[in-house]
Amino acid sequence: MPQLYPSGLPRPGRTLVMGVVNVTPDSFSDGGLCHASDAAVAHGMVLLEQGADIVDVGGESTRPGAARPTVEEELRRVLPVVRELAGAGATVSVDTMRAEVAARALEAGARLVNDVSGGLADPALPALMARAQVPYVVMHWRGHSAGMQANAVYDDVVTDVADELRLRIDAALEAGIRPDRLVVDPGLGFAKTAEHNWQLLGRLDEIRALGLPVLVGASRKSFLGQVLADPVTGRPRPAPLRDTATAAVSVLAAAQGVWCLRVHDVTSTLDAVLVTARWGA
Ligand code: PMM
Repeated sequence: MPQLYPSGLPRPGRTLVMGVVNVTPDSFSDGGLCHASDAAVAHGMVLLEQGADIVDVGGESTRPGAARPTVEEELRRVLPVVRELAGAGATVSVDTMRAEVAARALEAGARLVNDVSGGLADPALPALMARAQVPYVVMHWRGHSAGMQANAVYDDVVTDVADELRLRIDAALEAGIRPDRLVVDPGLGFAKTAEHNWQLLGRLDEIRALGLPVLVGASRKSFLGQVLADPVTGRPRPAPLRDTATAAVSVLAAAQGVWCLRVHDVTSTLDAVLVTARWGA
């Protein structure tokens, strides 16, 4: 299957690398918002120096069980960081489920919208995307973080996720979004057990068969921590020590023709992607 690209973004001829910039109190725990904002911008600049093609700025933690910030709080977190990084020339994505946050982030220079709810959380968001006509990531989602793991029930996770994504794609097209603006994402860890995540990764071709560019976010997620659990204690490997495993997933996903990988450590995944591209050339 030929590689697919959404219009209006870089096309380096290999899988893209999206660096994660989380602007949430739990990611920068030692100070107030100003500090969090400065730290997030500085972190984004490091990811860009490491070669990130896109930086994804998000102000809402989607960890299972997390509470939602207010719109005002999300705007306060995200906007200064989007503005600074876009001003520095970066291709900035905003990770939000809210139309208002997406609209203000686009005004501040963001060039794509990463909606982990796939248009379900805020019906105004697909309508906004139809007006803005910028790339739009539609992720598989079954509800907000607070109760999401209770929804991790599937007949066949891969066919169910593909079917539910198809419904979101149809809704996006019906809202007036052009097909060449859409990206799909199986939503690893969102209402998924570790076993579900592995099945989705092993059958990515069925997600690619939706005919749209695919984004995958496996970086440092707990299903990797489980595979790398301490053989003696059985304790999962802590998140910061999951980057080599993340890079291994990146190789396999890039070899499957995934359009973009959303990761915390850009260096290791960019190396993985460059080797995979050369291997397949
Ligand atoms: N995962 C997280 C946040 N945003 N966006 C997309 N498109 N895909 C993902 O898998 C995804 C996402 C949660 O991960 P984090 O808390 O480590 O950022």
